[in-house]
Amino acid sequence: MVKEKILVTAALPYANGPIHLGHLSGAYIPADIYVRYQRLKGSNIIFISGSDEHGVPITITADKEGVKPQEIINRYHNQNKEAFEKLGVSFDNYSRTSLPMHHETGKEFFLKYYKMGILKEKKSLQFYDNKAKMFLPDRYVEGTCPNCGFEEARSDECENCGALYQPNELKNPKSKITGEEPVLKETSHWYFPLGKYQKRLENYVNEMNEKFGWKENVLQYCRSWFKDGLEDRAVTRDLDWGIKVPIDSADGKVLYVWFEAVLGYISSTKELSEKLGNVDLWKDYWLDEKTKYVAFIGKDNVVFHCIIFPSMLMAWNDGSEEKYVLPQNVPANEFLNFEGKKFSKSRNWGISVTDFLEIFPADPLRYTLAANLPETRDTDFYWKEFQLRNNSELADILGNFINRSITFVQKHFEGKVPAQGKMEIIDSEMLSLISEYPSKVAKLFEAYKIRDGVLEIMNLARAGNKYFNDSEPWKTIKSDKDKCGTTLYVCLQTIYTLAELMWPVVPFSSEKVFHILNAEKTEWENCSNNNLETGHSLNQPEIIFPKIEDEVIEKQMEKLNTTENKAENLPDDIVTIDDFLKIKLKVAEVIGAEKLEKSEKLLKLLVKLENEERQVIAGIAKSYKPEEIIGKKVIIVANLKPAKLMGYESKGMVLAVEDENGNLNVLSTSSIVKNGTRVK
Ligand code: B3M
Ligand code: ZN
Repeated sequence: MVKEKILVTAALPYANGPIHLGHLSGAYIPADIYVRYQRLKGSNIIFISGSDEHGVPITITADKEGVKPQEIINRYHNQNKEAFEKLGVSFDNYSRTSLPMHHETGKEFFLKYYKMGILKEKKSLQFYDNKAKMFLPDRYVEGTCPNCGFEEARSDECENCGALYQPNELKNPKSKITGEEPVLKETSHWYFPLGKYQKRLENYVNEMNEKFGWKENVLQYCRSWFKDGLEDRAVTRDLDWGIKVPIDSADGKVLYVWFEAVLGYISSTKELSEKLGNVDLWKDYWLDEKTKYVAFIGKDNVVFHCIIFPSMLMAWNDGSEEKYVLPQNVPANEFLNFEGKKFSKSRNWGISVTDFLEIFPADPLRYTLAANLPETRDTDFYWKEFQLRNNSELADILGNFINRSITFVQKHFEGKVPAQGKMEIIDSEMLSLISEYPSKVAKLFEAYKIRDGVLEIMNLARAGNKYFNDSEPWKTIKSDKDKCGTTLYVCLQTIYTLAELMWPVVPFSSEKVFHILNAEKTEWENCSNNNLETGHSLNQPEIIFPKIEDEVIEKQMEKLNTTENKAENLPDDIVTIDDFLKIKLKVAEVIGAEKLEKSEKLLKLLVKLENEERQVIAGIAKSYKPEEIIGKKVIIVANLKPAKLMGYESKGMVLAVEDENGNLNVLSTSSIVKNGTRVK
């Protein structure tokens, strides 16, 4: 059988902070499981990643700390590389985009497009922070939307009303870096004509989906980009940290970080080739149409991997004899949250991989994340679930089955694999069940349903335990030793199969099991073929999955509370000013009110904010007649999620207090306050 040639890349994490569990669930755990499975299958596969070491956030972190960007990237590159190693993420190469090799590759691509004449130079006005002495990327400018008055609008678009505008139309612009008012300065940049590739990109995505089945979430992201229409994209920036734009007239400009970061996959493969002493090896993967290229990423990176990177490779391929392969699949995951909330470095919510592995071994973490991957929707990491998965699944099911079987064989069969003996139905059923597993799990892994594959493996361990119980070897050892031997023979074959199937998921533990079995891994498809021969000697058992005590978990949970809330011994229900400001309280003038027929309590109000009118259903009918409330300037929660009350849409909530007679008094303000004013 011809072995597949596979190139797997996993997103290059920014070397601007430690990676956390969310990153692992998004890309690295599924990628590593997939790659390890392919290695067992005997595929010709390489697994590529590295640190993304350019971009504005890194320069800002450096400024804050008063150090050079190089110091920041060295710190986090080393830390993250080590975390991946400890976790057993088996990259063939983990490179970094600050290497000369990568700078050359970035420049080579830019120059290629430049010489092909496809880059357009365009002038534009951009915000410049005089204090920070830098042009400000869009997300570092905040101001008031010219359309709706939203006060946290970006320089070119408003996330409140969706309006798009020119930077000079934004009111009260502020630099998020220094808080100063930025000025508009003219600058020029080179643009990649993304729009020209739209049709081809759509065909590409459709074709790949038809042939290889793309994930629904990924297709939806792509389609919404296509629907909005692709536009030219600037591929240069005014910044002094990054890859210098390799043309004379571009002094002080670097390549846009995303433009070059995706090329990091190529340069990392080149670096691997050099390390292996075969400098052309990378071409074997990247420039061979028979290569199956799979890019593992999190959902926020879809556009870059399904649209921008493919268009860049198409453009290169148009102008060259060398043709790059495009991703055949991009199995992007949704997000993992932490105990019900988004991971947040600034709020100290979550845990870095480095910190996690100081306390716990890698495998329970790998398993917990794998069993709960956000493949179709966001999921959560909970400390309690982590403990439960370790104690009740890894230890009580998988570990227990292995341990009781091996201990039994050590005690009653001199530590040697017993004879197969006469097979009864229960025995042959178990063997035939095992034999279904390699292909069953493979099918799921090949379809990037990693979570389902992992859960299936645990099902086999469950079946093993049940078989052990139903066969009652502790009885048959006294009544029919041959029969008992058959049971243990089957148990040991099951353990061998389990050890192999779980190697991609919990590799460290799998290696321990192979050691106990005194055996080596085999090819995936052979792993259920009674690989342990009668008479083969086993090693002594050891506890593979120690249980995690309540105290240890509680300590972690307490830490979470301390770091987030209790830093200064504050009560649990304390909120920060940021939390408070999330709730937008605004002044709204009631311009219409009527009673709802079917309800004694509800009034249907029409209220006016700055430029909009909206309907709010308020539970104040027992205290106010419609005519009593009209004309009042009440306070509403303006950004409350819209809801339906008795079939009527309500967009906001009117604030009121109850007096001692049970009457409601709406909070209101003087008539000279303008509608829509924010209450702060
Ligand atoms: N560094 C963003 C991220 O870590 C970015 C990925 C680059 S992949 C080429 O999510
Ligand atoms: Zn707006």
